[in-house]
Amino acid sequence: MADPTNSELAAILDELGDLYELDGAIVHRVVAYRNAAKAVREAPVSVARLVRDGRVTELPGIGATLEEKLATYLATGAVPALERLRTAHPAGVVAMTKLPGIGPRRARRLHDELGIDTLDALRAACESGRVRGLAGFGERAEARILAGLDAEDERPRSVRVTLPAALDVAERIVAGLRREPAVARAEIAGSARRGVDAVKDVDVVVASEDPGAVVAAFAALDVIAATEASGDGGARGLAHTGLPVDLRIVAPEAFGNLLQHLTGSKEHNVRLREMAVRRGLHVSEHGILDDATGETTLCADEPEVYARLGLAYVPAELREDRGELDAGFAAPALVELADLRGDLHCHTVASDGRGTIEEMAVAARELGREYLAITDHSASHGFGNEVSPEALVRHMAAVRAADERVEGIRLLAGSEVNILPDGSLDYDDDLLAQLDWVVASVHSSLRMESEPMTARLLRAVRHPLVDAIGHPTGRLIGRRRPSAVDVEALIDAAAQTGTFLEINGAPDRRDLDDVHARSAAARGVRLVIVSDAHRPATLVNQRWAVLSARRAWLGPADVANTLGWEALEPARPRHRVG
Ligand code: DGT
Ligand code: CA
Ligand code: ZN
Repeated sequence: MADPTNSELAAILDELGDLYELDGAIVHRVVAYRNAAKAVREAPVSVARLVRDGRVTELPGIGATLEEKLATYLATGAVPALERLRTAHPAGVVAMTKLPGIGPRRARRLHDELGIDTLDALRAACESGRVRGLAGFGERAEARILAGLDAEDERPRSVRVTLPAALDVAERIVAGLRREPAVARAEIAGSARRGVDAVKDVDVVVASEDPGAVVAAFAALDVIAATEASGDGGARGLAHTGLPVDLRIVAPEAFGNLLQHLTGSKEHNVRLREMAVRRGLHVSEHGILDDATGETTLCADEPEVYARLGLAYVPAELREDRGELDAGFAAPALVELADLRGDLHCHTVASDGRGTIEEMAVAARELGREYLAITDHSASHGFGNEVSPEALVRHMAAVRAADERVEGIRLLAGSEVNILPDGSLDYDDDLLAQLDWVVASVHSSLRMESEPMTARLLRAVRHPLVDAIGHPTGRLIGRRRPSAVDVEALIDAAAQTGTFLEINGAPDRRDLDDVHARSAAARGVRLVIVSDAHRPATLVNQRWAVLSARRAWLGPADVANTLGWEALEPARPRHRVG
């Protein structure tokens, strides 16, 4: 029997966590299972093998108890505790605990008192008004459950993974293959190379004269769990993280052709082929055929493909058929991570972050940033650890004191202020005026209708003390749709007020996205590229926002934090006249 994948093992731990919660276990135990599931899911190597080697406790959050459960599962294909809990609690009841407003206790009561054991049965019970009869539920709870069920139905159920998870696997594969003597060249292709938000599978292109050796090396990589359908053209594999991997192998003379083809996008390639046909050329992964002479041109390097077609080279991030093949296209100078001089959104232990002001400052300095705004959550965040107005005054002083102590980086006292449903902010103006940087974001009532949601954000944009709007649409890639805000109206307002719009670099946000960011820049709005780091290690997340910016065709001048703070500070909306 093949080893179970990491995602299979993680699913078992997650399920155990859910079931223990429903079973009334202490919180500590439930959290332990969830943390362990995360560690297993994110492990780049085979966790099954770690278990067999007696090394699984090296993973964070896995101790002897969990090791034993995993070992039992490997040996027998089952975990007794899981079997017992599954019998006690139907799967539909577990699903109910994930709806807003229903915790494990309420789910158990819905099951025990009304016999509800599926989401469909729950909907029927709400619609027929049976739930409101339960003590402590009522009409409002019923409406809330129905809204939760609707949202659940709309949730995108994609198996795509966010870019960082895909690139982590892809970069390990390419690095591993490049160590093989049989591999002349290895590059990431496909959507991962284009820097898209989420990836279906990883494509890797290798140049080699010895495909057999490459396939063998690929199968032996420690990130690869299994391979299938292998031949001289390549192989299909599955990473331990559950991500499919397509390996393609080609002779070095045609490496450029195959890399270009597999980088895509499909839309870009279709347009490219149409343009080539008009010149009597036929483009494919195998080369460029001249219809007149019958000769095929092979391209060892990708730029030759574009040159042979009489086209300017197109950076991979731009290959989406959004004008990059139009007559007169010349690749813009795209913004790079190294162009960023500061970061304007991060959290510390004062709100929901895990690093101190100093730890964040030192880490940002090590990344080469000249300034860092500390923007902890404001008063009404609602997740605990909020910063009351009094606490903000002390926090500002702490940031300024840290700024004195830490050499080589400028710390800005900022805040991520909530935009309340009516568009007002949860600090007074005289407090906001003391801050060096104010980013205003929506964190509650994300499902408002388009009109009030847009009015809400426009009011914040027009507030003279708001410097930037944080993660403007509130989307979470693969998990939560953008809010109904009219982004084009938001862009128009920001163009008028000079308010900056964020490209937030949290891997599952990347908000604004590439299309909206391009639209904003085209109308003169300047973007800020921020990490939204909640710990020192995630300050590097500006990288993902840079990729979105590049996909939006942005150059350094479109991004305000390519400026030094001395130049950026006076460009803030509050200094605008008129
Ligand atoms: P995804 O869905 O995240 O895997 O996105 P891609 O772009 O990596 O798509 P994938 O893996 O299906 O294919 C890799 C590339 O191969 C794609 O970007 C362009 C090329 N390709 C795939 N199918 C076609 C096709 O039907 N026509 C053309 N012209 N190119 C294709
Ligand atoms: Ca792909
Ligand atoms: Zn936020």
